[in-house]
Amino acid sequence: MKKLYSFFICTLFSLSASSIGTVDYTKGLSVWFDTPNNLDGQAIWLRASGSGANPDKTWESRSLPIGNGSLGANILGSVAAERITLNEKTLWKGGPNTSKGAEYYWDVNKQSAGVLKEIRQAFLDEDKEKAAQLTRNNFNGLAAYEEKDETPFRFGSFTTMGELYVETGLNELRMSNYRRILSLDSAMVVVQFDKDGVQYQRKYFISYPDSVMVMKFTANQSGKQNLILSYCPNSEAKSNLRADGKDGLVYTGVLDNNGMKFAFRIKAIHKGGTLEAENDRLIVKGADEVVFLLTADTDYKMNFNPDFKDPKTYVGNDPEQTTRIMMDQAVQKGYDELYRNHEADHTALFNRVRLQLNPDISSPNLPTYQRLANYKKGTPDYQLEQLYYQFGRYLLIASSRPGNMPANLQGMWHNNLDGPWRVDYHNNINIQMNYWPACSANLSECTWPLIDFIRSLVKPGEQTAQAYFNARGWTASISANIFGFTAPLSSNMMSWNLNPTAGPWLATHIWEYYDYTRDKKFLKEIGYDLIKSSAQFAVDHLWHKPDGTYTAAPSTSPEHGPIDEGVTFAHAVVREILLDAIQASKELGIDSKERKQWEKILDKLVPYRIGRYGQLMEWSTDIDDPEDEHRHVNHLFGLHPGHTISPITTPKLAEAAKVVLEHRGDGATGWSMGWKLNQWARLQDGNHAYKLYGNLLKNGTLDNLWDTHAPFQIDGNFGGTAGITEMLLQSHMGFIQLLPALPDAWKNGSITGICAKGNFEISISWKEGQLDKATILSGSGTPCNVRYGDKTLSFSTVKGKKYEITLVGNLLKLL
Ligand code: FUC
Repeated sequence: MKKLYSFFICTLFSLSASSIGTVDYTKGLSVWFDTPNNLDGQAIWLRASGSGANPDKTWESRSLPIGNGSLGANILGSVAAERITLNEKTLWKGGPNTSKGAEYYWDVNKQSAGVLKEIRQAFLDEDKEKAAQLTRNNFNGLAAYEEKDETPFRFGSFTTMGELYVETGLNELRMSNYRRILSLDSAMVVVQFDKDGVQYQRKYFISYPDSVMVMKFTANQSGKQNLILSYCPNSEAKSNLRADGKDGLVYTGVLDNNGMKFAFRIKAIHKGGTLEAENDRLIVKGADEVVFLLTADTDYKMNFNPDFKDPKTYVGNDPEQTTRIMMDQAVQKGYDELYRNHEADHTALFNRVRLQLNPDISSPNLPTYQRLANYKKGTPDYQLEQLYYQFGRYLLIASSRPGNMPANLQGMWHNNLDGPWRVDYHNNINIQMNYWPACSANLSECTWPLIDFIRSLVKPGEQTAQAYFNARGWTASISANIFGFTAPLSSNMMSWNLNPTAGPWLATHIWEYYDYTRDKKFLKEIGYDLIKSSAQFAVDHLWHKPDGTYTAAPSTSPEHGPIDEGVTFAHAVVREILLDAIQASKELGIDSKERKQWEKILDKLVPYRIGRYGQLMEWSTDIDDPEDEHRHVNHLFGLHPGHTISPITTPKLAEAAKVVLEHRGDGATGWSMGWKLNQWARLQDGNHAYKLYGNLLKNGTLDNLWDTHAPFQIDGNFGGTAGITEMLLQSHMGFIQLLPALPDAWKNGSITGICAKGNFEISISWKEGQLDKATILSGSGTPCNVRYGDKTLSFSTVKGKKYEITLVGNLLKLL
């Protein structure tokens, strides 16, 4: 699937290609290693299920990821043979084109809405067991989540595109100065080493504007490139690898499970020496330099209006053709132009934000894994903290660009046939967390894949809403794929499976995108309908109790506790989407009648409740256990990512949320620490937020800085980045708060270019723990209300104008 969004590409660039060789990439923002990998982990095609360690440790913790939102690769950097794992984001098993066809695929919803009355009556009769049993029997879905349980496997899973190897004829004897570097500044991996008096260098990048992967092999002496490029295909595909002219290869594959076609092409452009395309290998002898270009695609077609009768409704263009078009264009441009386009595209996004933490204290220029090891032992490293922040931004740019599917559980990097949780789109925290940093860290364009994904869920999600709740609108459940899967999966763990507010939670991101960008055209033409239909579902799925209140019955708290007549999490999400819908309809001046209904329901929605330990209750009864350290903290949704609990506007609820966080503790899996970091930041406890950030780095981070659950799961990286922005700037309560959770450890520093709701771009500097200056650029001319501690300042703004604020005595003043 390829769509080019060239209007996002600007023509700025700072490094000319010819100067690349002299740059020390370890000096910039980079993740790097000083030892090569061996080839032990190559192509271990295993099926992993559930959580658990990745059998290929080298890939998981020592490879370096690059990507353009559609094509992804990991560079392993072995000396004897480069090993490159390849991914195309839409290479998925499952969907309506499996052998049993469309009818089988879409037959996943039970028609259970009729049972709701009986379940709710059981709650009224205080027969919770009956209510739970009826829910278990009727509210799980029909499709299995694991391939072993269903043939053909219709939910499907993300899968590898295979691995490339480039044998070099070199070994590690007498090899020195090895570096494997991911330069975040230029979105490029560089592998370099010296051997027998020769300096070897390889460079890798994947271009979004030109849809091509570029690999350049050079040395400082001529004639040193003796390379054999070969490929190990995905073993669950019928495949065909053949020469493509005299200088290339073309690979075509068809997945066994669903007939999805995929293809890649490689061309080698060499200076000096000879090149031969021999069946399934490219052989280079005695060249001075070789540039390999690779284009890849699948025949997947994104479809917002799938035809439920057509098994090919998600099937589009033949990748053999699309890869040819992309390749022809790339060949014409050549390395220098491709690099310039790539760098211009990347830096236009990446350079928007600059973070400096205690810039007066430097960190040693050690390989990243050594700095991480030192940090784990307690050595402060503020630049490592900065690097992790920017790494999250890098990963989002690399894995989520307009025209593609969103970042999945591993972003888009996966080394196997199947993976933990099918490497899918998990809707009970994970995909949402992937997008927390997007707007606030000035990458709002990267939200587009999420928006498109949500659009692709609407039509199927209407069926699910209807079947289970007889509701208008659309919803989704715990897990989704790229083929519009919205039903609950078949599982008896209802707290995992029964998650109808997953849809409204996703829809809150639509409002969020609008609130940051204030793009009214978007709201009017795309956003509003998604929000409104989600709010309609949220309303209809509630039970209007005889006492006049509205409650989500039956509901569960994610992966935790009993089937309940109204969990706090579900109500918090309903509250959020209704508030969003009310705001959105006001913004557009429409739907005043529907708005009144939303307001009425908000008024009667079961309120937050505080329990016997002073905790914000998770369920409808006070059964919370203070010893419980469960990783999910969804009942604090209103604190973060929502905005209905805040120390400023609802201090008692904020206090109750704090009790929950204290009970849950500061540990847990990667993403959970990432979430708690954001929640402590929202409680405006900078030191505690910082502790969680430290724990995330110490206990949830692999040597290549990928987040680990375990195994590798990218959400924690994004949660970490979002949390840092949240510590320095918040804008979710209708005002802009400067440095709301600055920890004592970050005495001096600055951040430039982060964003606040209302379409403001903000830079802040601080000295000795106090605000020094803030600069606010108004993107839409909306009124600006600023807060620093208990000091406030309000002023009107003009679109495009910059405002500077500082502390004068005890007051915030415009300069
Ligand atoms: C959620 C979490 C799990 C895991 C999975 C991918 O369901 O509860 O821990 O992260 O997503």
